[in-house]
Amino acid sequence: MNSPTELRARIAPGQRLVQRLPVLHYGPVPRVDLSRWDFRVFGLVEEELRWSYPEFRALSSRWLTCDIHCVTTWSMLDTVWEGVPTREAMGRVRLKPEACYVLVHAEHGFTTNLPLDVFLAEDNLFAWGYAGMELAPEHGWPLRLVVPSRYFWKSAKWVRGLEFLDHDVPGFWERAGYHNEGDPWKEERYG
Ligand SMILES: Nc1nc2c(c(=O)[nH]1)N[C@H]1C(S)=C(S)[C@@H](COP(=O)(O)O)O[C@H]1N2
Ligand SMILES: [Mo]
Repeated sequence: MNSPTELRARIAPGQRLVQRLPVLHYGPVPRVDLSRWDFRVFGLVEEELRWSYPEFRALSSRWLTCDIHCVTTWSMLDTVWEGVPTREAMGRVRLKPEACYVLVHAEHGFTTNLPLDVFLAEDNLFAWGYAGMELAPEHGWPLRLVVPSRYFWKSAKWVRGLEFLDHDVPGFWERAGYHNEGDPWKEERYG
């Protein structure tokens, strides 16, 4: 899809294009010690899991090309990520039947919430690579979530765990006034 009309159709309403990925987040870029890093899966699971960084990197990975839309009105087309599909990671997790929401936990207490079906959509990745290189710290290294179907604030940088719940708990930006769902095609910007 490369004709001007086709490209324009990929820009969500109220958005404008940027050519480089901006850096946007609340608070400082965390300093991460990989030897102490872990990724925890807890809440409504049959058995809690804990992956070390090498264990997480050993999961099957893939490339993903996607368009991203930030609520502050920039969009970037054809961003290229490398990482573990959320579905692939979840292949190792036994959820309790009541689990229908996930609260994503990141460094410094950052959180964001997603319904389970949105979290498990095919295009979502836990990414460690961007544009063919190791992800830069300011973009979420050593691991970030990429959820292209939602405004980019749901793509938590510096992720450290997943908490499965039977009810929805708003995350950091959602509590700060952003929309709970955040679908850029419906312009769900603010709650
Ligand atoms: N941990 C954490 N992740 C975060 C945020 C944040 O404040 N903290 N901000 C979000 C927002 S609002 C955006 S637009 C994207 C920006 O990602 P980038 O800096 O890689 O472009 O990160 C998202 N992930
Ligand atoms: Mo954002």
